[in-house]
This record gives sequence, structure tokens and C-alpha cells, in this order.
Amino acid sequence: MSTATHAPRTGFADKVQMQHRLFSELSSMFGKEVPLYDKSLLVNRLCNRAVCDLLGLVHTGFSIADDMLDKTSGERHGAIRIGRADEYRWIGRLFAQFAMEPHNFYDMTSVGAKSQPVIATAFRSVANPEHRVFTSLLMTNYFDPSTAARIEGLVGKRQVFSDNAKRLIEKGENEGGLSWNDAEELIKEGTTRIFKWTGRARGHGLYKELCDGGFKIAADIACFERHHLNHLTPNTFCIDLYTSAMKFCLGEITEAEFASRAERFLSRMAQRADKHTVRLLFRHLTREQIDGFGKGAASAPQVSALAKSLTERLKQPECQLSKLNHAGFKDFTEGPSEDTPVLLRQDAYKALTEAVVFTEDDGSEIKTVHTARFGEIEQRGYATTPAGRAIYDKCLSEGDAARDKDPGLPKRDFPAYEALYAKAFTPFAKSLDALLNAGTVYGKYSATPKGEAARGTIRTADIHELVRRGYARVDGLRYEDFLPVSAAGIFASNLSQYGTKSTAAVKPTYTQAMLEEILGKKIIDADAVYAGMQARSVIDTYEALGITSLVPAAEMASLRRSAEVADRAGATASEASRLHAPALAGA
Ligand code: OOG
Ligand code: NI
Repeated sequence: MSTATHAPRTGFADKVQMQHRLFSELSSMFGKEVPLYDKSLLVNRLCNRAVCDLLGLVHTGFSIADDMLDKTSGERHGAIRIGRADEYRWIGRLFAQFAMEPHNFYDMTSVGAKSQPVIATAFRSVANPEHRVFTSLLMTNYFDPSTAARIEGLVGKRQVFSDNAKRLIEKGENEGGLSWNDAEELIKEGTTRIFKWTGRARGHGLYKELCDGGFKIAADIACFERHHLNHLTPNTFCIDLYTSAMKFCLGEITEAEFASRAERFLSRMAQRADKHTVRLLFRHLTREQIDGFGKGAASAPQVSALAKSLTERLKQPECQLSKLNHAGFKDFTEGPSEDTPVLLRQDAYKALTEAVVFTEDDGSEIKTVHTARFGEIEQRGYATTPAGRAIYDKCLSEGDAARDKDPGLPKRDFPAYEALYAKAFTPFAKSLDALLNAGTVYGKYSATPKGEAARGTIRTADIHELVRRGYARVDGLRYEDFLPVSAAGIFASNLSQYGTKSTAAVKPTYTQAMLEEILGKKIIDADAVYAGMQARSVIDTYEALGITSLVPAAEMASLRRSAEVADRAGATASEASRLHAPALAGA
């Protein structure tokens, strides 16, 4: 397995900085392709600014400059869908040049009614990722042999990676990096060719058959000429505020309704946003900076004023989105309930209907439309342990079932819907400390000066007790990946099309090993890395406090085994270097 070696060597561009440049350029490309996306970034920035103003009241001394706000709001994930195994391997090699490695295997062919004919992994940095790309591969043997052959015939003819792009990737591999000139050229290959939407397609007959059969995803892959970005998802500090703002700007809810929601969301944020929340949202701030903030408060009139001023700002002409091409916003947010800060919450405006031109084999052209690309938003919470994930899965299915009984509720009475959905998630603790104590999320521990001063007198190695006594402190680990079920929901709900069954005589079984073979490298198990990061931090804390001898040998050995997984993947190094790297990501 390759490790994430992105320390800048002489003459080479830093791979993480290259990654920021790539995503900044992809965002500009996508903003030109999809005006609604471009405008939604402005809505996101205005909402995030309102959240920051609120946090400045609650935590005195907290403030965020515009460039930092843009950088933090500018974290993104993209989604692409690939048609051929050899293309998939090139994609893996391309992302490796940007220090992005495959994390987790997602078998979308076996998620029940939401199944799709694709398997996937997500490319991201191992340590402190800011960007990710969910990358699917179409499985043609999910289909009957004749459809499979027709799909293969179409995708077999295209060349997505130019010879120049391949040459640059090979150069980067052979030499261990790229100069900034080469890096910029490779980024340009991405934004002018590999990920670009051209609106040109082939095989209209197959296209229609696939769409009519419920396989819009397959049609989106098989008939188009590039790995066009399906969506590019920015990061929000308060997804409820953002989604309501989008609904207001799209004309789906009234100004009065938005203003009242904004007030409600901001005031509950004021109550809940403790120092851990600030740490989760703003990872460029050090623990010391956050500890230095004073305890303030946001009074009801202050919250109300913030909500009013945000409402006014959203009324500017730039935020009038209803005139743009759109298909409305989803009715509810995917993921945990709004009061449960784990994993991630996602929402979206629905897939747009865009003009396309099919060129047929005889050279004739068919002008029609295609509906695939949508606009997503996300807010990330803490990474769950396997125990936490099991609780999540159970809560999710209860929440889904409750919603399915009254699908009109989110639109009819949003607060009632929120309460109904939150009820399903009551088994989850709501604060970081409670989540950690319950063993449902991962944390990163460190010794405090008070703990170091107490060396020699400490009689417990219970990590939670050490935190309670002030000898250690903890940060939550942010969840950096995707959810198979939520990802399937994302595929399905934005297309107004549910999943589809295999049309092969027997549905094939797909494994992680198959995708690793295609990639030519191992896929990193993200859960093992989260567990390893926690284990490494616990070991370091014990050592700093001089209490390693209090820990049973078997437990210590198991911690070390776990920590080695994270060390090997490169997840426990280089945090300091990243945090001090200059910000390059644009809006
Ligand atoms: C990818 C869907 C997965 C997410 O956010 O869960 C995804 C796709 O639509 O191609 O992006
Ligand atoms: Ni997505």
C-alpha cells in the first residue's frame, strides 16, 4: 500500500497544496457549468458568516477573517462515475498525484431497494482531509449480456485521459512529484477535459432504454464522453440554516418563514455550540486559541437581529435563485437528526435538466435533455466507532420508518418533523463527552500541563477519568468519509428514481478485492485508521503522564497494534505541517 508522502521535496509542488488548487479550479469550472452551484456558494458564505457572528457572541474573542471563512467553507467533496476498469485505474493514479488515496469500499449493488449498478471508493488525504471524491465504477455484468455488450461498446470508444495527462501522471510517479508547472498543467487537464461537462453524448437508443428501465446512473456513465463532475459539495456550519436559506432563495418558503426558522436554528446553535463544536468546525484554530476564548452569550434580541440581517442579505439580487434552472430542493436532510453530532448530514437541490446533443453513428444529431447533476451540501460530525455505527443504523431505520408514515410532514410542519425524526435518535448521546463516555465516537487524547505536573501521583489509567480530572483532554475525531446508505439515498432522491435490480441471470457478487485489483493498490480501511488515531493518542497520553505501567499488558499490546495501522497509513504524522501551510483554496 502506498503511504501518503506529501512532504514537499525540493523542486516538487506540495501535493496537498496541489489538491487545494485542483478543488479551487474544479469549483470555478463547475460554477461556470452550473450557475445555481455558483450562487449557492454565496448563500453558503452568507449563512456561514451569520454562524460565525453568533459564535463570536457565545465565545468572546472568536472571530474569523473572510479569507479563512472562504477556506473553511471551501472544503468540498465531488462525485464522479466511471465506465471502464482501465479508466478507473487512471483516476486512482491521478488522485495519488494529489495525495488522495482510496478509502473504504462501497458496494452500491447491495443496499436493498436503493441499489445501483456501481461499486465505489472515496479518494482523500489520509491525514486531515479537506476534499474528497466519491468515485463509482459501473458494473456492466449487473445487466443482461446484450445490454452489457452495448454499454461496453460505447464506453470502449472514448478516451477521457489525453496522452498529455497520462504522461504527466507517469512523470509524477517516476520522479516522486511534479513541478508547479507540471502540476498546473495536470490540473488544467482535469478542468478542461477529464472532469468537464461537454453536453455531448452518443447512443441515444441505449440511453432511452437505460433511463426507462430505471438505470439513469448507467445512462449518465455509458453515453457521455467524460467523467463529468456530478456534484461538488461545499461545507456548511449549520445545514439547517443553509437549506432553509436555499428554499427561501428558490421561492419555496416565504421571507417570514425563513426569518423564523433562522432565529430558531441560530438560537439552538447558541445553546449547543461548546468549545468542541468550535474545534470541529474550525480546524485551523489551535486548542490553545479555543481555550483562550471567554464565555459569552447570545441574547434573544441579538439572535433575532442576526436572523434579520441574514434575511436582508439573502434578498439581494445575486441570491434570487428562482429564475435559474432548478428542480427544487429536497424536503428533508439525510443522516442523523439535527441534535446528534455524528457522521454527516447532507441535503441537496434536485438534479437539473440540462441540454445535451447526441451524435448518432450516422452522424445525425439528436437534441434533447439529461437529468443527472445536482447540488449538495454537507455538515460533518464525529466519526463513530462500530458500536456507534450500529446504533446509528438502527436509529436511521426507525427515523426513516417514522417519516415514511407521513411523507408530507416535512413540508407541512417542519418543527414537528424535526421532533419526530429526533425521537428516533434519542439512543444517541448529544455532547462529545457523553458520546465518548458511551464509546460511540472516536477521540484524540493528549496530556495537559496539569497532568504532566501530576506525574508520579496519578493512580488511574481510565482515559475518561483522566479527562474528568483535567490530566488529559480530548478532541473529537471528525468523520471524513461517506455512508453507504446515505450515499444510496443521495443517488436515489435527487433523481426521483429509486434503485434498480440486476438484470443479469444471477446478480454477481462484488468485493473490495476486485476494486483493489482494478486500482492496483489496497483500499484503506478508514475505520481502522480512526481507531488507530485514537489508540496512538491514548498511548502518547499514558506516556506523557507516566502511567503506562498501570495499563494491563494485553490492553497495551492491543492499543499498539491498532496505532500501527494509523501510523502505517500516515494518519498520525504531519498534522502540524498541514495546519501551518498557507491557505490556497479559493471560494
Ligand atoms: C455519488 C453519490 C454519493 C454522497 O455524498 O453520498 C455521494 C453520485 O451521485 O455519483 O456523493
Ligand atoms: Ni455527494
